[in-house]
Amino acid sequence: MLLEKQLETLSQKGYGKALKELSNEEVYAVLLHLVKDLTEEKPLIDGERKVYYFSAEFLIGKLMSNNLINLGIRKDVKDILEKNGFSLSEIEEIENEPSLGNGGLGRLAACFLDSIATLDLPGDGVGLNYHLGLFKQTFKDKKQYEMPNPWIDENTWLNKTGKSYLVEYKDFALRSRLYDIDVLGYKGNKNKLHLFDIDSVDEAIVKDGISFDKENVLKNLTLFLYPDDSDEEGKKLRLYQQYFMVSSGAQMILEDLRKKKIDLRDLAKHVAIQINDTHPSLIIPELIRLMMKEGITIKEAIRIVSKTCAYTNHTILAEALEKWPMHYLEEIVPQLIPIIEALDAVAGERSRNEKTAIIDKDQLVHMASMDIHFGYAINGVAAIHTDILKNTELKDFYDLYPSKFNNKTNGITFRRWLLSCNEELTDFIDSLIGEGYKEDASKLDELLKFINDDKVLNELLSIKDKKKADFVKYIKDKEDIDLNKDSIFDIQIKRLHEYKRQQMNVLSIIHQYLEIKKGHYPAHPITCIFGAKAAPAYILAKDIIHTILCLQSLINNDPEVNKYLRVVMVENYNVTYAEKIIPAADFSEQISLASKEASGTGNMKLMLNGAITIGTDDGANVEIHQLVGDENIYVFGKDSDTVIAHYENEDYSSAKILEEDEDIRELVDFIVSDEMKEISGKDGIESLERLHHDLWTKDWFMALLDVKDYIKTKQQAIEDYSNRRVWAQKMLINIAKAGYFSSDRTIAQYNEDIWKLK
Ligand code: Z57
Repeated sequence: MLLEKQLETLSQKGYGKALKELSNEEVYAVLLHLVKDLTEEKPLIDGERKVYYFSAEFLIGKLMSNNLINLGIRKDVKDILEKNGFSLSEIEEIENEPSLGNGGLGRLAACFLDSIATLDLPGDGVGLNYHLGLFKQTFKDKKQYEMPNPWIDENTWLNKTGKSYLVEYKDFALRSRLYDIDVLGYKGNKNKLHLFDIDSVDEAIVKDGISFDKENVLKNLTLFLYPDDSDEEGKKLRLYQQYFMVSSGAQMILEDLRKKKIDLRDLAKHVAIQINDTHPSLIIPELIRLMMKEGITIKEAIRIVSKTCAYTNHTILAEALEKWPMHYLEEIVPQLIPIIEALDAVAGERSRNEKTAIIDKDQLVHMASMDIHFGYAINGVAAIHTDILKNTELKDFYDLYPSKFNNKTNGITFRRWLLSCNEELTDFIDSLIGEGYKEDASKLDELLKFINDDKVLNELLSIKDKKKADFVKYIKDKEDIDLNKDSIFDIQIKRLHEYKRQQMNVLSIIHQYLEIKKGHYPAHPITCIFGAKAAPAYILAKDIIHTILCLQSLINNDPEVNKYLRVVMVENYNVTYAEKIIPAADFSEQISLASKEASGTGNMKLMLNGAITIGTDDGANVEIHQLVGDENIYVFGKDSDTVIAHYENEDYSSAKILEEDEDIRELVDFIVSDEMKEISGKDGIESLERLHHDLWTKDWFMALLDVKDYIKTKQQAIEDYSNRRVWAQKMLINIAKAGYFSSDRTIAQYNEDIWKLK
């Protein structure tokens, strides 16, 4: 009743009309005001000690649905809107999705903020307010093109703060402006996400897709997330961004201490800083610099900062471990150089091992090395990943600081990845075990008692069918693609990267296609769905996209084949798309080369929604495997030790495999077959040939090592799918065991072992 009155009042105030007279867009604006007003009343979470989660990315997704859930009013609002002739889900569509992240790392940061607030811990995010996000992906002639993805309009969650800091570079200074987004805990109070920006950003300098003058820092600093860094200028811009973020953030933190009359020397008692990958690592020398300006000696400042900062590693891929050339730092932030040199000297005193140096012999500054020497904790993001860090990748550091190393297996917020995106499944679970699991996800395992309950199993299957039908409609409306709702939905959604091996999935699709052409039909029709953006400068990733889009056209237009097999790559895969696809998934493709995927988090979201994993023993798949047991996951491929040995011995040869195995050769060579070349069109052929050539001569991520086992395993999964009762049992077990992957658990562990907030 009260809510209804509030909505009517806001509607009158904003538009001078009754709620039911409004357009969908107007209703959205009214809801935004309602949520902001209700959030305003919530107190900030407070405490002696607070964590700041520094991250270059926060892939927050649309916020309306989640905020309504966390305020506990989503159902009521939905009913009121329905009474007035509106559909809440249609209205939620109106919100722009901010693309402030690439993938897993940015989405993890967003899930963590939700859980930090839900656990009532004082903790804020610190990042940048990119006006045009990453990029919006479009397909033309079966190729990816990039466009700006503007997301800020008059109906924004961003709040102006009036806070502002001076950030100094070698040749000029910039004034940062702080914008905040409120982060609500589930049925709780609030924290903040702080996003820094500058006034002088100029969107008009962007032309031809996402090109812009990379040297005009005043106009471009916060235009895009990680602009193409394949050339020098792009890299430097990234350094400008990183320093802008950490210097503004550090000043904000110190200002807050000063306001509370806390001595800067007590920083570590009141503040924990989590460094998300190496992108915010310059926070370490910057904090030291700022403390020295306040009269603290460098020795003392190093000691204090070393007790404040902790570092999370998210990858073992060498190219993602940042190393800044000294001369870039000289050109952009020379004030940090004496400090970094001092840190390097201290590191040198602690160990003479060259591999743990901060400044290497090529004058490259290793960000991760600085983090490990001068952070008090370092963690990996899944058990196997942390083990690889300790035993291989960061072994020399582990020998030096064994007690700093710890594992924090990633997690996901169930508010978004179950309650918000799959209301049907949520309501069904509520009816079976009550709502206790919403605050203690481990209680999901109470579902196991229904393992032989046919009514429950059938209902699970029919909810899946419903979500598949919803998705079929969504993609028809959005992209005019026709899917068969009765086929298996086989899903691979994640950034496009060779180590994730979308190309191996491509080979299995080619196999399937050739089999059908021979009259060997699969046990059940199957639809292979991809969602993936490729980095603009990552040529081979774009070649893989092109190959998928060619296969899509070849297969979907062949009436002999499309009864059994279809392929779809959705355009501009993002959080919103994930929320539609995941509830509809039957198979979850987690097929990275063992040892390469630090954790993965899509694997957890898909499991929670009743999809069965087809995966390698990599990242968090290992833990999924342990939790659900051999019968409820399809594991294949060489293990991480074998893979690591191949790299060490340099004895992997795809050409050898191809020469010896004509089955595999047939699949790889099909990429450059006449059918494919015809579909590809004249200026696509090059792309097919490049991928083909790469698989023959390099195959750096060993797709051919596992492809046969993969095809066989997937075949088994397709056969098993036909036994609907047994399949529903697998679904139930996966859902029941997903509780471990709640980010509430992850954050409780960060707090227990690293942050120690209360
Ligand atoms: C990114 O999304 C991840 C790691 C990185 O170093 C960068 Br840069 C971006 C991902 C990992 O690839 C995933 O395996 C992991 O689940 C995710 O970070 C969150 O930890």
